[in-house]
Amino acid sequence: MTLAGAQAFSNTGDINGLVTSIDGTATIVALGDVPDQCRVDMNGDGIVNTQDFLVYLGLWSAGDLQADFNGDGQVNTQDFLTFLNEWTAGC
Ligand SMILES: [Ca+2]
Ligand SMILES: [Ca+2]
Repeated sequence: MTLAGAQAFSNTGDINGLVTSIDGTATIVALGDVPDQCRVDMNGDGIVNTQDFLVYLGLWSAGDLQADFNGDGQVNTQDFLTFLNEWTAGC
């Protein structure tokens, strides 16, 4: 079986795609998990660096819920520390 292409990613990380068998039949399937996107890569460029820190700082200082890194619905010092720990560790 050959993965002909990934067509969608679900919120749970599954890939929906076409798998082609040797006889040419195709079936839409859900395949395993995709690793979570590195959430400290704030600008999504695949690198964790100062730019991501600045993006987070902007969101955090504005109270944007994207900065709610511990998921408690509030943006406060705990989120900043959580981000800092993850950012320091990289991805
Ligand atoms: Ca980045
Ligand atoms: Ca929070």
